[in-house]
Amino acid sequence: MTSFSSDLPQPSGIDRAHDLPPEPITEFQTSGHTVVRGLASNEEIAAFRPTLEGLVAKMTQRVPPMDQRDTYGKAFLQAHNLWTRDEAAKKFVFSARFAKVAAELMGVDGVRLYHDQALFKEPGGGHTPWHQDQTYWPLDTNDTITMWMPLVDVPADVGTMTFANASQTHGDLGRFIIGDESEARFNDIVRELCLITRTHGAMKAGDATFHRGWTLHRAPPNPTPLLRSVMTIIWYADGTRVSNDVSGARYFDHKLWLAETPPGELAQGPLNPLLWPR
Ligand SMILES: O=C(O)CCC(=O)C(=O)O
Repeated sequence: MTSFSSDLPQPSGIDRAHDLPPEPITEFQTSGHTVVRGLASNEEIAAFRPTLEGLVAKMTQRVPPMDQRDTYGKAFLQAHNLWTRDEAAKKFVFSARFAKVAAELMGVDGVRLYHDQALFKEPGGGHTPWHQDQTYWPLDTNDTITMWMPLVDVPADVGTMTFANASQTHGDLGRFIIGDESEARFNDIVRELCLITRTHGAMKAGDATFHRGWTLHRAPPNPTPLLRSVMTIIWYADGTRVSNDVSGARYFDHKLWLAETPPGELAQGPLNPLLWPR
């Protein structure tokens, strides 16, 4: 595994390394998800949160009122690639600390950015139905990973994600896009496969869960007045190629995040910088 060289100036701030103990690596490798507590400090979150929340407020101004949205729309306000709009957001998303943890959990030498995504569950927001992220991702690898980091403390009554343990080992479980059908079908699949479900419970701002692209997951509704502001960052192993399947749910991702790189070619478009090692 690549590490910071002591001959070079040591990274500081949000790039400073986090020492990952073996337990989360083992949990991630077997269960397809894990939690890393205190990955960002209170001071770091306090420094980045106003920028990130301000950007999301601007980028989601036109979202219709809750009662006019479908199940997916009620789950969260969503804003993508904040890093392209603001230097501070870029510093957060390009953090070598976060990318190195992602690489270490997957056991790969390098990771590229797929995209960032803010997922803010509003007060009264609905549940996030069961789904597999990789349904949307035209990437020819299983080495994909999402970091889900709250910018606020998330108590148990707001809730964090629930994962189906080891569901990633089954790969593609049915290509259902997020919605009522994915919730119903994956509920059945969780029962049929006797998958054990697990949540990491309440989280502090700066804690982070990590999950693989094929790990089944969901999140509960938010019955509280708290805005559950969460930043996610998605990476994939350096050297990954674009999948031959760029149809259906993957069509827009191929256009938006992979610069329509032809299937079979290396996924390293202008929006996919190498973030670890860099
Ligand atoms: O934030 C949520 O409610 C769901 C997040 C999610 O599905 C993801 O990060 O892949």
